[in-house]
Amino acid sequence: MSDDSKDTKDTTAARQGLTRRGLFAGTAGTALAAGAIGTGALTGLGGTPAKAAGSVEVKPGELDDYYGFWSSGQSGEIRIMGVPSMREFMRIPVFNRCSATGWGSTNESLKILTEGLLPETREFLAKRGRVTYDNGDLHHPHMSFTDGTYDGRYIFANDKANTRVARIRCDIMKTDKIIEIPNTSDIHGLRPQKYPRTGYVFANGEHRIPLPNDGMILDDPTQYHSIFTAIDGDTMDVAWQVIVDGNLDNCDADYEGKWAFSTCYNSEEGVTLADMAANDQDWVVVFNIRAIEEGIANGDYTEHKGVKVFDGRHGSKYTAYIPLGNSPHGCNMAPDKVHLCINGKLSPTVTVIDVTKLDALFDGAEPRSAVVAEPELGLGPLHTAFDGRGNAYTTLFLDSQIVKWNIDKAIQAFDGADADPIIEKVDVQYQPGHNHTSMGETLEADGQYLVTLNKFSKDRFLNVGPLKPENDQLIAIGDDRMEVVHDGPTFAEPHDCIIVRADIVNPVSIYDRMDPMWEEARRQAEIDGVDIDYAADVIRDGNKVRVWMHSVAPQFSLDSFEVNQGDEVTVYVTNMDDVDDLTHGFTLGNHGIAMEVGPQATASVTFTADRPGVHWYYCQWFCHALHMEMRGRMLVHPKAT
Ligand code: RUQ
Ligand code: CUA
Repeated sequence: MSDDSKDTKDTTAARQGLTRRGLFAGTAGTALAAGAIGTGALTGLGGTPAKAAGSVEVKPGELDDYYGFWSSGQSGEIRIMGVPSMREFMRIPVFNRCSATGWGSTNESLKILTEGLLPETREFLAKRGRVTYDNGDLHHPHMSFTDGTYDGRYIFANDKANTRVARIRCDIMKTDKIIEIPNTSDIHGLRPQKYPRTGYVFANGEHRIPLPNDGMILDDPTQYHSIFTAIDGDTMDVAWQVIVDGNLDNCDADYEGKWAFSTCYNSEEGVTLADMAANDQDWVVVFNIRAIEEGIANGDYTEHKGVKVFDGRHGSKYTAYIPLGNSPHGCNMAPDKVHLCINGKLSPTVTVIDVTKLDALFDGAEPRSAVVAEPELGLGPLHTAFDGRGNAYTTLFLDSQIVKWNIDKAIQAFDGADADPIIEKVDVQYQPGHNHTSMGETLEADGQYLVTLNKFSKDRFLNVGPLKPENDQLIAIGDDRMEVVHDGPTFAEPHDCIIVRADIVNPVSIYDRMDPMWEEARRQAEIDGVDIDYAADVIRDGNKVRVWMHSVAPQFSLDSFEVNQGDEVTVYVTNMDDVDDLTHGFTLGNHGIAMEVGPQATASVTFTADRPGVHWYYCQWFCHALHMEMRGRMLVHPKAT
């Protein structure tokens, strides 16, 4: 760490003297020297002309080059951003509730939020009068892959708070599956298989629990386990699980479909902080996918809650353990298909593993023989991103910096050569966790932009009280120098993001009337003998009442309906407008009910009519000059006494 403070100073000085990029490629020291030449350098002495910050500006009316998919941590949703503008376009409710769209109150969303829960969770929630969890902690959104690059089908994401994994359909940008993962606790790291396709979605159960977790074991942590889960991304069923030693943290997969990797901390297997950080070494676990698939064929597993569970603890033929510094965190596979970067967190190093050397580990080679570099980069390395040109960008949480370094040079230095892998450090504001480069976790890494997700904004924005936003910064990396070009405040708390070339993502603007999302409404309409597209019907079925309406701006097909106090009422609304951007809504006053109804979509909500009187319903998505008039009345007749 001896050089670290010097690097910091050099970079700061360089940035004061030379506020623009493109002076000289090279180290911060070179830039400092160039600074002494004076501002003449800015116009291109010995380098490309300064790139004005404005060139990354997206002017009003212009479209971004990339979609960004941002997680939101404890907010439980996903946000769609534009890069480089850093404009927030849309929010996709996932594990949270959404007042605007009705996610969590419509029947269609409740089906998704409830159908994947374990039986004991349903039971537990039912006792509290609930059907699903109301919160989530969404850390890691990642797109599905085909042949090593994004394919625009799905985004997968974890819920650390309630041990779930969700899938988002990229054609309509809505969540379509949520499953709870059995036998484990608190899904943290999540990555899709990159090759040949997704395929598996790998998910790390972070916290160790007894298996089975039946309340019989508290004081014997040797009987606690952390479990690695492979989910089938097509069916969203759990494919298999592996018990490991230590606490699983982050994970990634290779570009050949052979391996998955997870960082592990707490090799001590402690349950208190002091216990957990006692050893000097933790490890990365390598999962041998082919061996595990053979193990399934050979029946070499035990079943827990219907899942095939492998014992992958030390000595297993399904895993290899590569020891490295205490408490590694980020796990990032480079687009060169060879190098896996493990971020040290408590160690100032990134450990580089050559995945072509992994087969040998399963033939008895010494585990550290796969390590080909371990550059010392600065304090608190958490995550690494890549530019496709052989360089890596690592967040330094404690130093509040991004360090750019060269993988080959790090390997040469590890071999004893006199090589300095560090190219440049840039200050960020402040305490970066994840970072991500444009297409950086794919074979099409293009090295244009780096986003750093900083945990603290402190003084960067107007003070909004004790709870401050985080600060996501955009760094242009396209022309060999790093320049911070944008600050973006965000609400709790984007942990991670991906940056996807715009041509890969092709959502529709109008729903297909046959979309599976409202399959059950279609089935019910058939039973009720209702034309779901042009309905204006009230169907009574005992004390159940189904109200079928459609909407064409600015009208609902029913301007009133009548029910009796105590009826269980389901309102179905179909939006028959097929115009871009023409979303209707249905809000029922004083009932806590609101839902979005997209163009050509059907949405429904069920409630008990228990408040006698007139209640207005209205459209809450602006749709027409007469949007305010788009409304009707529900009359609830009082129960005869
Ligand atoms: S983790 S700050 Cu939840 Cu992705 Cu590393
Ligand atoms: Cu329909 Cu507003």
